[in-house]
Amino acid sequence: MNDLFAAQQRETCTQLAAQACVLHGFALPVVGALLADIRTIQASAPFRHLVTPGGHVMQVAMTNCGTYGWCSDRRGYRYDRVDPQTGNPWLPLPPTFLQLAADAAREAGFEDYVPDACLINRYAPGTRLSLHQDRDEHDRSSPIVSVSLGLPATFLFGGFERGDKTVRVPLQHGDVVVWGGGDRMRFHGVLPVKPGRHDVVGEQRLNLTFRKVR
Ligand code: MD6
Ligand code: FE
Repeated sequence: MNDLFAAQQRETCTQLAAQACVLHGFALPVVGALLADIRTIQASAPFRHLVTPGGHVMQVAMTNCGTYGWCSDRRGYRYDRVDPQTGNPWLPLPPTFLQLAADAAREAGFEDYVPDACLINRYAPGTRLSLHQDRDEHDRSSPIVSVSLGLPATFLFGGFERGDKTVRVPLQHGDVVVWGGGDRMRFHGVLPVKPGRHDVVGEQRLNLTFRKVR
């Protein structure tokens, strides 16, 4: 991609549905701060492979920050104020995370977004996330803001039934997907991440998913 096209891409947004869009490159100005914060968070709450209620080990490794952290085990999916692995509260949402999430939400038409949870996903090459709905949040009126870092990925964006047709959405380092209103409950997933090395993030994809749980 030449520089002119890259510069143009940074300012564009792609509408996926009435209230879902990709803000291309929106996180690029704060990537350094985000990665530094992720290092701090993972030192306190290391990435781990959760077990689903069905007994499968998730391919994506996860950790959290914020008042609530998303957890899964044999008993089910839920949000917990403490890391079940240590019993310690999750670290608070860093100011850079809060600012980016609010700025992206506003850009997409959602004012005054104050998330209380951030799930951090780590994808090694070959890792996928199967189609799902984000349905464990008490507050479903607030949007979800999702930040992609590192290796590119193909996001699958579907309808309101698992079997509905999906579109493939290419996501690059620095892209932010905002997702709310009537489109909040759409099925979505991530195709297996292709092997590669990103200049800044290395051989992985990181994803920050902000939610307002309560
Ligand atoms: C990911 N994202 O992109 C996984 N959920 O790694 C999600 O599951 C997701 O990106 C809701 C809204 C946006 C997302
Ligand atoms: Fe999701």
